[in-house]
Amino acid sequence: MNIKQIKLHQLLMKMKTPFTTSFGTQQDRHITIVEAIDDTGRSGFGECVSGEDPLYSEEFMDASIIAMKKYFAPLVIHGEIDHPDDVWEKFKPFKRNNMAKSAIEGAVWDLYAKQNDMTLAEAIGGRKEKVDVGVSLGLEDTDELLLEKVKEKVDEGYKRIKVKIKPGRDVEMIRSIRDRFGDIPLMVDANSAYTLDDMETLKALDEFNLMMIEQPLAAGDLIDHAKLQKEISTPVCLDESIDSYEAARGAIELGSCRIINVKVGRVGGITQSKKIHDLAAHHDIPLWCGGMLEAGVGRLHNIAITTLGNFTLPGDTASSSRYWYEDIITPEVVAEDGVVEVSREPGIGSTVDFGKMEQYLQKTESITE
Ligand code: OSB
Ligand code: MG
Repeated sequence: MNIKQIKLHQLLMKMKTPFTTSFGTQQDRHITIVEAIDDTGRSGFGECVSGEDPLYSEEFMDASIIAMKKYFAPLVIHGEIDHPDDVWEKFKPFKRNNMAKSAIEGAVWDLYAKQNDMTLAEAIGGRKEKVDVGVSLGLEDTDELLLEKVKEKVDEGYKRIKVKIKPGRDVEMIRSIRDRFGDIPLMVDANSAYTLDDMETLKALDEFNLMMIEQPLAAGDLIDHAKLQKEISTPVCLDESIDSYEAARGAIELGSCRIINVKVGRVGGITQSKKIHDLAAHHDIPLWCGGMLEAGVGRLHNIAITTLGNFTLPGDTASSSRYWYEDIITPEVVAEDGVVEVSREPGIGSTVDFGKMEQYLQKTESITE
């Protein structure tokens, strides 16, 4: 593929409003946009989704930048790559650091699609022309404030509403949403805030006919998730636990979940996401694509992966305007009535707009031969 240069554009983007989960609050989002450039000057783009601090997983942005500069960018520049599926094998000697790997691999995928005049979705093997999307709502200080947010998103037509929960902000809060909005498609995400000691609370949530409960227990607790799934009727969906193909296999075999949230960055890229997709399809485990508060580049990658057949549930890829006053891509991602149209333009389908990016850019580092 003749990749001659990798640029790491390091941005600081401020979200419209703070986003609170059981593990913390975030408003300033450091984002790294990876640009892979070939010998004709064509560029492909990926986005590193690592958090500011190692709270969601062990990865964090400062470390990911080092990993990309020191290991993964040089491997892509110096190694023979005929197809983006080769990248994972090249990276394999270096353990974990999936979000750093995925950011570089993602830029290679976009470049490959553009070199072959295909959309990224086509390059991946996806067929959908539109994808359904939902929205993720953070914890609010009061139920009343959350109800206002839910109303706004229901009115905007999102296909499902996900709300964050944590101990003390769960059963009664969900009851207030059901009382106000009736039988809307609703799910909860605990980001590992519970243990099996909270069984009573987790069972009490069954009453609300939720689409699923996402990641109730710790990431490593596949066995406890399996115990929990036997005790509750609400489907368990795993997010943090599924950090590799092997973890997906374990979860499916143990019965730890009935649904999987795929995040491309968390599993190490598009090639690994496809592998998990095929495994889950084989076992009738439906998928959806999660989000990591991405800017537009990451969002477009998420949309592309969602075009695969077994992504049957609405993902977290809401409109660019959900988090940003101005995104870094043209055109921006727009969900209308909970549906995003997949661009027909080559690669990720929108232009990375350096004019817009300027306002967020802190520095660009370049890795060459
Ligand atoms: O658990 O899905 C999660 C955001 C950051 C880290 C973890 C999660 C989330 C979200 C928001 O829920 C998803 C999005 O809108 O990007
Ligand atoms: Mg989650």
